[in-house]
Amino acid sequence: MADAMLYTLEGDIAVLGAQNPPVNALGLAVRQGLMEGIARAEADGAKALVIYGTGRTYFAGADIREFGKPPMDPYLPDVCLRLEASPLIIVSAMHGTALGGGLEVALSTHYRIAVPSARMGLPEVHLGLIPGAGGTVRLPRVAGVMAALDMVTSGRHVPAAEALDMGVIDRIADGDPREIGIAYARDLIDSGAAPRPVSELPAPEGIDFDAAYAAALAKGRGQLSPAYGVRAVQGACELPFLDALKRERALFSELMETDQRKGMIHAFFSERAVSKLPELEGVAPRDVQALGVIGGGTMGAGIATAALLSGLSVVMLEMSPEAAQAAKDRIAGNLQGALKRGKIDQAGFEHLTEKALTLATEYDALAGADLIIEAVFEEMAVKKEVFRKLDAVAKPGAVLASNTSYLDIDEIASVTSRPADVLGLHFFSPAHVMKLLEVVVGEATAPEVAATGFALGKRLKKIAVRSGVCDGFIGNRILSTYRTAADHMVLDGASPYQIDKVMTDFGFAMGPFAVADLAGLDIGWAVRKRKRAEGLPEGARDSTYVDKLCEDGHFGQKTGTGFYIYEAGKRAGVPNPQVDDLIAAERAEQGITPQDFSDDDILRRYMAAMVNEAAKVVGEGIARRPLDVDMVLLFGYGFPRFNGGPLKWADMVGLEGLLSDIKAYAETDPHFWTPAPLLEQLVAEGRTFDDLNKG
Ligand code: 3H9
Repeated sequence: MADAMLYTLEGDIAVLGAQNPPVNALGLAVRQGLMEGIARAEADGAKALVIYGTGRTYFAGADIREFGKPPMDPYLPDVCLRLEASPLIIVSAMHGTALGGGLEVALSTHYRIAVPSARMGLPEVHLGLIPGAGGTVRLPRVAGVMAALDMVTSGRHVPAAEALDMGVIDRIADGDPREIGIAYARDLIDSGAAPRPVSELPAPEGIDFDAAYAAALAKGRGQLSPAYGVRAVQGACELPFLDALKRERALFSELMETDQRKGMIHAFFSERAVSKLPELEGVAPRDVQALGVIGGGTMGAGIATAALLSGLSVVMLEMSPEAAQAAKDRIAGNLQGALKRGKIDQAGFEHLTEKALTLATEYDALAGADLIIEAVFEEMAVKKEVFRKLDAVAKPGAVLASNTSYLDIDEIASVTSRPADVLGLHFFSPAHVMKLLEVVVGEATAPEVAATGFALGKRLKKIAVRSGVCDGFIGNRILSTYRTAADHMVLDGASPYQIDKVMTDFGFAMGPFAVADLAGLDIGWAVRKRKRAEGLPEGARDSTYVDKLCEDGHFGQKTGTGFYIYEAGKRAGVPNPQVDDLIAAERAEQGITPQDFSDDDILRRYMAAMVNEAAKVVGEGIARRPLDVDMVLLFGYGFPRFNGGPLKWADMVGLEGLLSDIKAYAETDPHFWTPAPLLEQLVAEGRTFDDLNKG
């Protein structure tokens, strides 16, 4: 018997406990253990077999690390058929998360019981796959087509009570999974129950699957797996059971070969690897219970909201009692949202706004804070003044953080007597919603202070990514480069609307010009003014047509007009005709003859700019690993998850082609298109970005 499944016999009930930590994934040893366990229980003359998981969960799915390698016998679909066909009464006793292959195993057993806190689902869709061991065929038979479609296409985790209503499980009982499983098996034996294979249930009535397929494809913005899930459920309705299994398997195998599957599995593991930094291994973070936030605008209020929701107390410092009250109103508004969604109840709302949050107008109020984040006006002189004051009042050991999105943390730290305690914590707006947090580690930042940044990120349920110090850190620096590439294309003949369409077709939620409207055109305007004042580098291109919109008070969504015109109450805008005129005038002024850009030209240039800058960011050590860049773009900039992140995407399309594009573009604009040394090196060595993620 493989060690991954523990076999015991309790009278006439055989028991198989999975012991494959951390999540009892159904790797080879577990599958072998299941096969051997069934045979042994049958040979031992048991009447029933109970399957459960030791540790924190029932099976959380197939072992994802085996994907992409040759499958090894026994295959999970065969294990499921073997379970289903056994003459024993087989019971699954579930706790934790029964996911993917885990739920498929459960659906192949004859009866299912779960503890109240258990959750179950078919999340393969998030890995660019569909269930491949009968989930799309068995689930519609027990729960109906609509419920199955919902679970297969959304991948959501369904709580035990809902699963009971849907018919996915038969019983809920509190207690140890092994014990409740045995008790249920005993009841079944005593009541004369028989094995109950799902395959013997009638296939459900179908629906309009073509419409469901189209809807899934549109909702997924080109992601294939939800739409394939629809086809698999269709097979369950229209084909005999075994043929439907074959159809599911064919669709599963097709998806297994796609870049989308590779991209999404890269995202799955990178999301977990990103906050594990070798240099912070074993470094204990400082304890943080009380947070200070300076500045209660949208950003500061968002940070305070996230902190309050994670159980921290917050002192909010503002310049005047009126401004402090306005900050509190913003926080209360954010918390109202949490109240509406059922994340907190009314008592929790009262507690957070009245007890956990304190308003202040004097720096002394921050003396007790363990970590203080400033979110004040984005100007070096202002930040320095804040840090000087903080240095005077913060207790020894307090972590001092700046939420700056591009300013030099080292320079900010230099005005304090304790630069080792200073770091950047770059949140993304709205900070209580957006998942990304850049932890900006300065020259002098102490390791435990960096570790404290990561611990705070985890507590706030953020994806925390380490960044070194540079203008814009990882994300905004790369954004500024691909935005510039888009601006150049507009000057040279492309339309902003065509560019937006190409990028949404690629899978971004919004194109760069719609994003600029959302963020506020005044932000880019301020940056351009700053850069012009500092002096543009020799050979850099510039354009002023957007400045003209700003001069007329058009800042995008917030003023109703920008690249698009927004009708009140509608989120999406229609193209603003004035923009085309302004662009035409600028081209004429700069003596540019517009050229045609195909959609493919646009995509290649846009992505080449993104990848090239990302490679510089990694090559310079601003990002430690390519996966760090991938996670920043995924969680902060709407990069489509099914493309894995810009550097995973680059690996998949081929680095050589990208480099040769960049070199070709450099012939007409050598200033902008300087190939990243790291990209050149990888191409020369025949390696990929992903190679740098390992080790
Ligand atoms: C499938 O089943 C296909 C079948 O239909 C057909 C087959 C033929 N495999 O997330 P955590 C690791 S597809 C391997 O931090 P949590 C994870 O990388 C699968 N490893 O914990 C991490 O490792 P490390 C369908 C896995 O408590 C550690 O376990 N199932 C797997 O926050 C802890 O994970 C899914 O998609 C796996 N399946 O969340 C479920 N799962 O410590 C995917 C986890 O080295 N898993 N690991 O970083 C999850 O959603 C969450 O891990 C779970 C626990 C909710 C279970």
